[in-house]
Amino acid sequence: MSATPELITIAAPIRHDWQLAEIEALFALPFNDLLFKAQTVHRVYFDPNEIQVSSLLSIKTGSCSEDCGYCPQSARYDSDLNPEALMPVDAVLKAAQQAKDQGASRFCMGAAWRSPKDRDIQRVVEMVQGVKALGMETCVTLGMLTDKQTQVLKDGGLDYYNHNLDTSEEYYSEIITTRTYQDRLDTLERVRDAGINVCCGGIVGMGESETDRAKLLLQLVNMPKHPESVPINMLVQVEGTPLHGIDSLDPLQFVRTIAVARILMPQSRVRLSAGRKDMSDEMQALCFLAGANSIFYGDKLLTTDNPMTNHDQQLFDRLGVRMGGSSYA
Ligand code: SAM
Ligand code: DTB
Ligand code: SF4
Repeated sequence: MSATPELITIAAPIRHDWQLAEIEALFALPFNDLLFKAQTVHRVYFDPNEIQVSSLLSIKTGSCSEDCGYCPQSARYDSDLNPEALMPVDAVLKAAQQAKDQGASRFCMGAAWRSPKDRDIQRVVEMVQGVKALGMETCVTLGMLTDKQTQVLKDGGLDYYNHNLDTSEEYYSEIITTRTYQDRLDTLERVRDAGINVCCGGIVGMGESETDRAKLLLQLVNMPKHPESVPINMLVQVEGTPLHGIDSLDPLQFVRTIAVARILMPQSRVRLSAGRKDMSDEMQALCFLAGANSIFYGDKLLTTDNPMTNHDQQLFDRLGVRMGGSSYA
């Protein structure tokens, strides 16, 4: 978009010194004022009618040692999932080609690990290189990384690493006990320092308060550099997991979270992530108005269902939205 430097500074400042009270004040705005502000910021850096689409593949499924209370892939919960070992490279590339044929510009590969083993990283690098050769951007999410593993991924050409903070530091221990918030921040710092683009966001609808949502966004925005990609997931409630059956969040509170993320991180891709299957088309349209400009696209997320691609195509047609914008701002 062709905004003058003055307009950019006034309408969409890039700040890393936000205070919690300022973010809570954004959450407290009348809904229409909040959405207007978010859409105004959105238009400074982005074409409002263009949405980036990423497809997901679970390259290693289930049997995970961690106890994340939302996750069907934890070995601790009885979630009726078939565990699968790390996939062969050719099967991954076949899925990536299909995702590309359907219009995805980025291919995100997720593994149910606390952290990868060095020998796993070699195979993941082969996947990354193969997917890049198809002309797609690459993203992986493998859990905690060592310095060496991070560098191997960078040298292998990885574009993005996804590692979510999930919630506020205060609420975190209600959800996960097998690794700390600081462990997550350490991995994120390694990824940033290695020069890999950061994809980091969280999950809402886990019983957290609005202050927890504000604190999650505070953590993200006050990082030395904003994550290039910010996935906002609505909890997908899976039977057998501890969070199954929790009261669902008011959908308008979810839209508010998207809008505040957009205002805080004007240049980032804010992704309307898990949970779309349970959202109406109208709610998704509100999320796009609030500044979401990326989605996970394809009939499956990692292990749960996502809207069918033809449904998403119809929604994009109805909204006059185009798929595109593979690169960061
Ligand atoms: N095992 C690695 C890790 O946890 O870092 C990578 C895969 S993990 C499944 C990736 C992310 O998916 C989690 O951090 C969480 O934010 C999201 N996620 C998992 N289960 C979810 C659910 N039921 N609803 C919404 N998001 C979920
Ligand atoms: C992210 O923030 N959401 C994606 C991706 N990053 C890896 C995962 C969503 C998983 C939803 C539950 C499942 O399908 O297993
Ligand atoms: Fe394992 Fe990741 Fe699921 Fe946690 S979110 S249980 S680390 S797969």
